[in-house]
This record gives sequence, structure tokens and C-alpha cells, in this order.
Amino acid sequence: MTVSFVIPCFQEEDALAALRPHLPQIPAAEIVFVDDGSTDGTATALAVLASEDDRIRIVTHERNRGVGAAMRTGIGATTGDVVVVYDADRTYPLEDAQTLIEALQGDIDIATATPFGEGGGLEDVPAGRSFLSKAAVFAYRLVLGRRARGLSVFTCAFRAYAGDVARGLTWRSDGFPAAAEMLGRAILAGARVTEVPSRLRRRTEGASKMRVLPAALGHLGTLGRLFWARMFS
Ligand SMILES: Nc1nc2c(ncn2[C@@H]2O[C@H](COP(=O)(O)OP(=O)(O)OP(=O)(O)O)[C@@H](O)[C@H]2O)c(=O)[nH]1
Ligand SMILES: [Mg+2]
Repeated sequence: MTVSFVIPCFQEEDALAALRPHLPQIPAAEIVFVDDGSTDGTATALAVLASEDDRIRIVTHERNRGVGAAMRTGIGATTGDVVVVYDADRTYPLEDAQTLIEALQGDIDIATATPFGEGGGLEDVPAGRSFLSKAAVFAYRLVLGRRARGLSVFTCAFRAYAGDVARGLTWRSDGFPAAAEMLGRAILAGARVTEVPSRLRRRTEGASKMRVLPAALGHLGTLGRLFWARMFS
């Protein structure tokens, strides 16, 4: 079984420098970094990483297109039996990737990390962020119905997917709501999902690009599209 990692990056020169010593711990045969039109030192930082680790491939967007578009490009470039999406800022422990990969057993298609529930946690995460995540759980479960029963998170992008499932997914959102849209579309298509507890901490390098209000508005559009898909297709 081969594993591909996808790591979207936008203005992440500091986070990538901090990721450097951890590269050998990435449990993958292929690591696809997507430089999403960064204008800081991200390209140089990625070139340094690639010179040290021949598993690394770099895909570049000419202009910034958003994390949803970066995941689309990155996943499309993978070849692994399993695809893991991971944030460049390492706000979830890298060690938990192996647990996600191992959770893809039997008929499970997607294993998603969750900070909610037993064994998970949020460390110093801004209140607006956790509120948005919890509100999103309520809304996505309402829209997706019984098939989403029991899920505690939709907005967390840190997941392991069966490779064919990831590469077969289509989603419209180019921004932050993409993580929830991907899960929602997969569930509507019959994918089986499991959750793995993990601890989300506040980022320590670089700046967050996440803006709660635009993300919340984006989720409303995504929820509408998923509701439409559930009802009419
Ligand atoms: N925000 C943002 N992130 C992008 C974009 N393209 C790629 N990314 C990457 O997507 C991942 C998630 O972005 P973050 O800014 O960490 O968003 P977050 O994890 O929700 O919030 P913080 O951890 O608080 O910063 C990071 O690896 C980013 O570098 C983009 O256009 N905007
Ligand atoms: Mg982050």
C-alpha cells in the first residue's frame, strides 16, 4: 500500500522551515506540496525541502486560488493507494497521520481527524474558530441527514482517503469550506467515514489566513449546494 501526502501552502515560509526537521517522519512514499501562489519565501523554502527529500513533488499555482483549489490540484497529482491531506503549519500532530492511515480498514473510505470528543482537544484555539466548527457540524448534519449521523467535525482538512475516492471527488469550493464540501459529497456518494481523535493547537509559525466571516458565508453556499445534491441527484 502506497501513501501520498498533500500539503497545501500559502505564504508558509516560516511554517515550512519549522516542518523541515520533521520531514523524515512523514509516513508517505510521495509528498505533494502545492504552492498556492505564495509571494513570500515559500517557493525557496520548498526548493530546500525538495533538495533534501526525493519523495517531494512541488506543484505551483501562478496566482493564489484558495485552499480548496490547492487540495484539488494536490490530490489530482497523487498516485498513492491512500491520500493524506495535511496542513503546512502542523497544527495537528504529524504522528496522528499513521493512525488515520490505519483507520482506513475494511470498508472505510475516509478517516478524518477530529478535535471533538474523547481523546481529542483544542489547545489555545481562538473561540471564533471552534464556534464556527461546531456550528458547521450542526448545519452539515442537518443538510446531509441520517448518513452524517454521529460525525463530530466537517471543517477539519486533516484526513486519510482511499486514493481512488479522493481522486474521484469533485467539489466547487475553492476556499475553506472545501473540506466540509468534500466530506459531504463523499457521504452523499455512499462513502463510509470514520473519525480519529486528534489535538488541534494554535499555529506557532506564520500567520493564519483563515477569516471566520468569509468562511461562514462560504459554508452557507456550500450547504445550499449539498442540500440540492441530496434532494435532486
Ligand atoms: N488560508 C489559506 N490557506 C491556504 C491557501 N492555499 C493553501 N493554503 C494552506 O492551507 C492550510 C490551511 O490554512 P491555515 O491558514 O493554516 O488555516 P487554518 O488551519 O484553518 O487556520 P490557522 O491554523 O489558525 O492558521 C495551510 O497549510 C495553508 O498554507 C489559501 O489560499 N488560503
Ligand atoms: Mg492551520
